Amino acid sequence: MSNYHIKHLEEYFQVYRKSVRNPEGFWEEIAEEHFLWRKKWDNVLSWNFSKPEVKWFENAKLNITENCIDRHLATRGDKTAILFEPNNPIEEAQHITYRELHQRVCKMANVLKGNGVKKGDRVCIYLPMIPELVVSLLACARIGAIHSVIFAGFSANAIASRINDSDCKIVLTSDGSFRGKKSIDLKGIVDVALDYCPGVKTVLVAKRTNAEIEMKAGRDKWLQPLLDNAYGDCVPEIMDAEDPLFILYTSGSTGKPKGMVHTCAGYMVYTAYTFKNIFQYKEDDVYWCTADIGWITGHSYIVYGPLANGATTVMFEGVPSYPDYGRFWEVVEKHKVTQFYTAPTAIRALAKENLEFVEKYDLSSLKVLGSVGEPINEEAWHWYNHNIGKNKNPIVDTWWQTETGGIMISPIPYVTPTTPTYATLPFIGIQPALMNESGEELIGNQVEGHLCIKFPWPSIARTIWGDHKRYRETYFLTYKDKYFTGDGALRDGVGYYRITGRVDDVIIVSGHNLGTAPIEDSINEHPAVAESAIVGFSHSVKGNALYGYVILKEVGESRDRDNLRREINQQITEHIGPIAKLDKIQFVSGLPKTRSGKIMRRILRKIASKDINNLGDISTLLNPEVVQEIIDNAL
Ligand code: 7RM
Repeated sequence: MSNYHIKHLEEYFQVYRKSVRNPEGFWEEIAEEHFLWRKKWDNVLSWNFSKPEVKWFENAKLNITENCIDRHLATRGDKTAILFEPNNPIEEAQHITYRELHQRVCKMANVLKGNGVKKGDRVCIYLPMIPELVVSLLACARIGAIHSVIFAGFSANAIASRINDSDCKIVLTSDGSFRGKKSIDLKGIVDVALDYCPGVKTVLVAKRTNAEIEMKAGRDKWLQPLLDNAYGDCVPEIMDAEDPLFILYTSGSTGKPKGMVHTCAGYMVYTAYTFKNIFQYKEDDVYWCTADIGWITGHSYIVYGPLANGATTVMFEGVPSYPDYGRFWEVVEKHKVTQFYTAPTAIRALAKENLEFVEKYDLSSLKVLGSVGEPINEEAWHWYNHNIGKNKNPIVDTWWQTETGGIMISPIPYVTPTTPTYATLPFIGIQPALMNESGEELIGNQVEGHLCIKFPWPSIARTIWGDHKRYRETYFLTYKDKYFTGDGALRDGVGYYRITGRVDDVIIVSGHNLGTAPIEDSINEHPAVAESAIVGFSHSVKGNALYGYVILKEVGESRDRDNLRREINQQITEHIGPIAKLDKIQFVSGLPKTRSGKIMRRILRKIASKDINNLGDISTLLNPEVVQEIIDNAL
């Protein structure tokens, strides 16, 4: 039996039990047999959740790029590592082999060194989804610099605050980016940001759009000539297991974004092991995760997890709607994609469009479908299963967070029987706990509470950059000696987990706790509804009442609005009960969403409460323009 590759349900249970009974022994074996170490650890794990402090593979020495690149050269040198699919399908895809990747990473590493970057320095990366992005992450890791990737859709404000928070001295960016029909002036945005970042001395600029941009003398340099002149080999920096690998910012419900810090060894071991199993990755597969590398999903499951396994990982520059809504499926057919990993928001958007966009393409190469980022509602799950998976590909609904580094609760495809909307079972080594309001753990099945994790796993974030106190307060103070996720979950009769959403999304109406997700699911089942979001607003009798924002499908546009409102409430009454009926229903053309597709309920809550003077920073939204429309038509 190989603990590295789980193939049957019994094996899962057996390995799971082993990983819980003896976590140190279990992870030691995985680490020992599947990775390259310059020096082994003295101690597998030391931890204390009340400090909090977690160390895995103490005093081990390694470089993650040796594991992700060098060790594959002998056997997979000519295999495609990165399969780059450009925004415009007319442009040819690029197959970057492991050997080429090695050379490009080494050159980039030497360019960084040549510009004064040393081990431990923070490097801000603000690049679109082009090969230079992956190459620059790995180049940082090669020389022990800490990368801080900022999603290339964030505003100048957001960039400046992140650069200053982690004190980056250098920025990697490009002349621009292509997104569907649009091209975006990334360099111009960086220029504005840097007016507020006196610490940044160097900006390296990749060419992508060939837009005319301003280069600030003494600060800005074109990347390509530097790469052309750089040496194609670079001795990897030997890193300590617990040296930081990267910082990635994630926004909380309050305050400024948190710079989550991930370290080298544990992160590598956990992302590699989860990738192998949760995507049932096999040697000749072509794996595609549609996330942007600006998010944790891209870090862990486009870059590090796949490359540590010597996989071919597709990197897509474009958007699902360009040149038309068939783009994803065209790419699946063209590259014979075997594993496809995306977000529910993308699935729902595509499900609204004509099925012809799907049916035109041959999707028979697909073996596993993944979902991540938010709870996947039943309707979207079935659409995905039926139309993309042809009812034969397992859907892995993977629950995890920026803070967890890797997937925590998920089916293992072809191993764990799936149930729509359930993330099913904890992954190997993960010990979840559901907690009640009095801080007690709920034992047994058929329970619902706040989701915590009781025991460290290798890829848990070690701190918030520069603010260990906030790290402790946010994650370790709510429940003693447990990591608190901020999510609610239920465990059903067979022990399957269903994530019910952020616990701050619970609304108490007349003393009843109502989760937003089930009400939204109910509304979304109405044939005229495309998507919806519920928030609470204060009510003199009920404490809170419900306000629904509803996007209609085309078919709903022509219908009588008051009739629709009645039908929606009728449906909620049938599904959940009259207590969950909405007091107000506003029809909108869009919902304010974060760049990763999460609804910004904070804004909707304020509009529902007529508190529109202080909406906070909306510049990081995907669609800030819908906010004004919603305000103008508020009820
Ligand atoms: C990977 C990622 C984390 C939050 C998390 C949840 C929600 C993510 C699922 C999910 C239900 C899922 N990192 N979430 N995956 N909820 N089912 N499969 O998204 O840091 O950006 O967000 O996302 O609320 O706490 S993240």
